[in-house]
Amino acid sequence: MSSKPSVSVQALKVRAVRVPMAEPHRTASGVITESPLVLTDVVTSTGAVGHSIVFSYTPAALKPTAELIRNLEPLVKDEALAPLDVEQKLAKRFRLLGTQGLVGMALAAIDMALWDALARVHEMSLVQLLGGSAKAVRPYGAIGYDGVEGCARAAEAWAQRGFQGIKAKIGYPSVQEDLAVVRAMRKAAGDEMTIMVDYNQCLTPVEAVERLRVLDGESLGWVEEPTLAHDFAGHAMVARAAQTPIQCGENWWGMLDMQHALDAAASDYVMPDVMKIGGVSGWLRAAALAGSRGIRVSNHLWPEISARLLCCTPTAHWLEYSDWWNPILAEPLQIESGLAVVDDSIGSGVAWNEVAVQRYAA
Ligand code: SMN
Ligand code: MG
Repeated sequence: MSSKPSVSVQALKVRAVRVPMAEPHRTASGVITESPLVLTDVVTSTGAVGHSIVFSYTPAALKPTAELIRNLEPLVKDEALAPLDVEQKLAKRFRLLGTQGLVGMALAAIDMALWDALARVHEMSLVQLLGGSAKAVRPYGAIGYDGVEGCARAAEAWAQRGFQGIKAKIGYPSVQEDLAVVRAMRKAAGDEMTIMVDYNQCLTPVEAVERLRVLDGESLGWVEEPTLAHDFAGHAMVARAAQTPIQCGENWWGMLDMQHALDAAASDYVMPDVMKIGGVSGWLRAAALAGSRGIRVSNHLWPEISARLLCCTPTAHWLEYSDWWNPILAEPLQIESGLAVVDDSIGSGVAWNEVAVQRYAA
């Protein structure tokens, strides 16, 4: 039995932009100077349009990702505006190729835009649509691989803005330099500040165990990706040896990566990336899995939609704040008194500043 869906998907509109960053963001595994983004609009039969962002990290992947999303239009056209059903249909369709990498990004672009459209059709916020309520979410500020002085300056600036947490990129040639950066940030930001650090996968598991022996005394909130993101056994070894909690998740593609990581005890906390984990649909499963194990959940980038998802995540922890994509957003996430303000505005928080989108068109 089939009947025509009351609200259906009519078209995908896909644009690529390159948004320059005010300052480069340095990590132990490379520098980011701009955000190559694919902006997807899902046009529905009601006229409501849903929006999403995916981040290709490198401009080399920008146009191929945009093209891939465009190529999926025939698979979603005339489908009911039912994100979970569309997700299942597309997952099945890509079983032989796999749903990681650019395919995973394209599927997430569609999933997030469908959820945004669904919220807009019902004139609800994504939080209300998911059955949650808007709350203030505690954000932390990002600090790059900027050396003792640069990191101390940035730490002080975040503290002055009222942020209660900061996270710096480390992985300097020696652990003594890592330690000096942590101590300089502590001195600049004060004892109340929660300080996290991120190695961006640059150590071997044994090096990580050695470095954490030194850093364990610094009351860090977490140590992120000390070793290769998919070396779950290596992370588990580090997590067993360290007192500081280990944080991973930004490189997990889909639920199964997360489940395998947690089954291996690779991470004490989790921070899914809403794109790599599979959009809103993937996040909801990730949040359920983490919730069932009592594991705290933060996010990776995508502050607007992630803040809303954290409102619906039982074990929500910190919001990774970032303003990199603010220029192309009509209403970037606001911070007031050190808290991210999630309100009942309609949708997932993603809508375009058209003038800026034109300006940064790739
Ligand atoms: C990160 C990685 C890549 C781009 C931006 C930020 C980082 C994080 O590892 O944790 O935010
Ligand atoms: Mg990270």
